[in-house]
Amino acid sequence: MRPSEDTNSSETSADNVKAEVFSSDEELKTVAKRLRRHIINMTGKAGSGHPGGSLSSVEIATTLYWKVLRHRPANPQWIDRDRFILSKGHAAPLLYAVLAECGYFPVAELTTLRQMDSRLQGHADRTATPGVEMSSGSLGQGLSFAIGVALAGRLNTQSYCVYALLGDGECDEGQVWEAAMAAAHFKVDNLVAIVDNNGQQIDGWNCDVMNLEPLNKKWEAFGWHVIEVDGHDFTQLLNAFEQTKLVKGQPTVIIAHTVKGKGVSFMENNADFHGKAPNAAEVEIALKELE
Ligand SMILES: Cc1ncc(C[n+]2csc(CCOP(=O)(O)OP(=O)(O)O)c2C)c(N)n1
Ligand SMILES: [Mg+2]
Repeated sequence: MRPSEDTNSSETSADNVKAEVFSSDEELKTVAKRLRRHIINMTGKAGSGHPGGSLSSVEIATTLYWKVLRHRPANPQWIDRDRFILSKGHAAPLLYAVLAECGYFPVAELTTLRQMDSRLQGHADRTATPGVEMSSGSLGQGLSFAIGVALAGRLNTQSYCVYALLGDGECDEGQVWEAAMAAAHFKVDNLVAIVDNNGQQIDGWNCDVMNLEPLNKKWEAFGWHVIEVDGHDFTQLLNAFEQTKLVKGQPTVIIAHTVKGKGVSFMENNADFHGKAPNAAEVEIALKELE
């Protein structure tokens, strides 16, 4: 975790400890594996949920929360925190796993996913769960929300950055492109969008449902700085996030090429597991693969 830059904070030393523990590529891979195991266990126990798109975004979220974001799990409302907006809200299991592993709430609570009275509902609720910045689940809205948060930061002369994670299927929504146009128009350069480009959505391959290609040229035409990476490669992701800091006067999008269901053989590139939980036997096989 990147330490807060507020040296007056009593949380800084604790943050620094985590920064050292999770600094290497190998250690990030260990975190990623733990997050994947949580996703399998949570959705398996709940008997519902969205494992595919949670698994594809694991390295993106790990890089952000363990290497990029300035945040304080002990103080989720810290005014100068960087903001992470999960626009593809069905990937809530991933967000919960990340927040729990960072210390926003106990890891043991993850097993309450989707239960009555749990703080961890199928789609995240910012009024219920510490660390959740936006209630999402209705696709297409997160980028618009993120622009508002980024503009508020600019108006208040705050230095935080806003990161919004979108699905590629989500980019079929018209509102995404209205937001894309607005972000470039208002030169929102404290905003980074990440598109989890796993090639699939709820009903299968994007190219069959509603073709998005050439996705990079579309973002470019809308006035964005575009970076493309392997979305499972920590070095490429980290370099991309560092590069975004140098871009001034326009927003940046990172198109992260990923595999839906990444890490579990029978879920990879299998749209069946977009919104279907693994059964008990499948949980066992998946956890074996993720040892
Ligand atoms: C406005 C809206 N329409 C439809 C849905 C139902 N839905 C949930 S996930 C999904 C597919 C999303 O695909 P993508 O953005 O590519 O997500 P990922 O592959 O990362 O899981 C759809 C259509 C929704 N949540 N919101
Ligand atoms: Mg997708």
